[in-house]
Amino acid sequence: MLESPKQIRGGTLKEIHPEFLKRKIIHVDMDAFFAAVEILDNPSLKGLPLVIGGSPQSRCVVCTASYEARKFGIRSAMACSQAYRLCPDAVFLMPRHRRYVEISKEIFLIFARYSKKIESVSLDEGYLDVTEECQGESASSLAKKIKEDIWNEIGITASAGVAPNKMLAKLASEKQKPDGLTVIRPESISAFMPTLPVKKINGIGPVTAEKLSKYGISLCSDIYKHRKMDLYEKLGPRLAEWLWDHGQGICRAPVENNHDRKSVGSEATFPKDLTDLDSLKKELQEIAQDVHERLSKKRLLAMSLTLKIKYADFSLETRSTRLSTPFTTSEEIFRYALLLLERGYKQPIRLLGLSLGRLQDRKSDVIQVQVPLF
Ligand code: TTP
Ligand code: MG
Repeated sequence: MLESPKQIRGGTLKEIHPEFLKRKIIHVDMDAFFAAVEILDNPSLKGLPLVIGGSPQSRCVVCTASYEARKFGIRSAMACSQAYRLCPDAVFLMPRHRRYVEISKEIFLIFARYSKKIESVSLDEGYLDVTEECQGESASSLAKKIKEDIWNEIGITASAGVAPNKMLAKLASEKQKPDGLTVIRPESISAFMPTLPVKKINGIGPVTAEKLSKYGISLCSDIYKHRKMDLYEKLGPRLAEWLWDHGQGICRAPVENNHDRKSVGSEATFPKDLTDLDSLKKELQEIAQDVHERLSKKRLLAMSLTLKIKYADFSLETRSTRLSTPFTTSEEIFRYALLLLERGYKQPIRLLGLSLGRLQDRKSDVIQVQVPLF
């Protein structure tokens, strides 16, 4: 059932700080999760093209499809009616969310045996930082054990990726789906990244990918055909910096236990200090979009907002506001952020930042793992 880990080998990467390369991160993602749970509960569905979403006559969309159904081109978020046209013989089922939450809890309890630092991304997906745990054992052997435990104790398959950071671990877990285990070693990063399409990097959605393609950036190697300062101008400092790092496999984000997270933030230092409100508004809007995206990705809700202003003389100011209901859109975050900024500023601004606090999980979407203290 389980394959031996495939390794991606290559040259060396000198630009990454050695401390970051020492981390051992595992990303685990269940295969066709909702469909796998349905097959678990009704084994006669095994091997059939299976669509979880709703009736083909309804306006429902596909939550997921079994790998057999994917051969017909059926994908998540497609209308069930279209899925039916692609494969009229497929079995269509309504999602049973409560059941998926139950299985998800079991999965995260297995994760908790292997690390104290676990970040749940969604019901079927999480990161584990096993740097401390794998002193006497390789991270890939821990990943293999996690997959085996999930298979032996629950009866569904997962794909895992092992790498020195979250971005690469996620890329690795996607590499050999389903039931795969892929290791990206630090020394392979510089060989692996250049040919990777930028849209494969977690965080680059279709809109950003389209924007990048306008500048001839479709592979990671295309990023470095531009001077960094030119990218600052074309993409804005935040995206330019982020892309510059991620395009060469650098991702510093820690694995954050969901219950430890106090805030989600984003900030931008401008190439030159800004004074005019229009430019500041434009930057603030982008920061609001970014912070909202981060919040959504983590499936969190936020009820407070803090604006950070760093002035040309490096002095700092923070202003906060609280809401009685959670922020829903990036426009809403932007509107409140602008109100905070419009209270006035005393000199040219070098940095603006937004952070969202008073966080809550979106109901039943994310599992709170109570990691036992070892
Ligand atoms: P994914 O991990 O994205 O997909 P998957 O597990 O079905 O398939 P893969 O093998 O490619 O990982 O999402 C996990 C579950 O989340 C999925 O089974 C159903 C649900 N989901 C939706 O309801 N809507 C969506 O658009 C997506 C992408 C997922
Ligand atoms: Mg999955």
